[in-house]
Amino acid sequence: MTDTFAKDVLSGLTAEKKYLSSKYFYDDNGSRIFQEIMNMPEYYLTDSEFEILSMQSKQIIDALKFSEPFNIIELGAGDGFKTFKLLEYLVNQNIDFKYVPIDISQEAIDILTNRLKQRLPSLNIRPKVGDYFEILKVNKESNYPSLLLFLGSNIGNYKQERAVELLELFNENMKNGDKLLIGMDLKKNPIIIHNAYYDKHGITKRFNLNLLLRINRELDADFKIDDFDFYCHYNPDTGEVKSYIVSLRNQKVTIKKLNKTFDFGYNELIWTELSKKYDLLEIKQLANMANFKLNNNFLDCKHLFADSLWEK
Ligand code: AVI
Repeated sequence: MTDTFAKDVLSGLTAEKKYLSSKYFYDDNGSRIFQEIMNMPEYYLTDSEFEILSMQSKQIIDALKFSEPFNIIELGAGDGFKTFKLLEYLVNQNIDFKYVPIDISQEAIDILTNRLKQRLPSLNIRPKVGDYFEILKVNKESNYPSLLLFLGSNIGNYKQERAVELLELFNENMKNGDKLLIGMDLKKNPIIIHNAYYDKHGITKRFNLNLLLRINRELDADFKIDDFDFYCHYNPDTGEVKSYIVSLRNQKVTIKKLNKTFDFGYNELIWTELSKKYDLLEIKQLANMANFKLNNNFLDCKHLFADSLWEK
């Protein structure tokens, strides 16, 4: 990981417009800060999706039109509890299914598995640690239909072409008739989005600046965190939140592992993250671009967020 990390940092900081990928936000500390973000009242995404999965479990499961038994495979399950209500509904209805949470973090999977075993002892759970696609390949050989879950608006962190590529890869690893339930954040009053990302508590700022601390630690660099700030901006025309780290003065930073010193100008930006918001037409178009058919959109009562059900 460190090698690709080093390479990506090098290409990002030598580019004409500097950038660092948000996929590197999630070291142990970054993952903890992300939990804090999800607990902020302003970060409506978590509560909205939780509402959909708790209040519309029956509608979602009925819409699958699956025969039993079936598989539920959650991509990037984390240690979160998003799907608990959906799983609880299935267990209470005595529906025959297997739950396969997949995550890259062993620790996250252990926490999730222990919690679920305590709260839903009869749940048939087969956790897997590792790369989505290695594990998904096995799905093609299953005799049973599968529902893939890709929740939390994770797709919004990919640029359009990369998002389509990722979804096509999911598609290739699915059987005809398998379904994907994908969480997508909706376009809405820009002020709501602004408050969720440019939060007044400064948690999202810490989340971004933690990436510089990670570079200091893992690549032996000397970023002075107080000399950098955070800025983000939502563009309602494109539906894109773009987040940046801002250099507060002319400064040099040495990254020893790269044998290189980088110049940062006064007010120079480093682009860190894209968080794309969609309307219902764009959701349908994205589904079609990746060779899916859109079956249903499940929205929360305030229409802030959608869990969209796609069929291969
Ligand atoms: C993980 N991802 C969907 C989050 C998002 O909303 O784009 C990450 C995040 N960035 C700032 N706040 C939350």
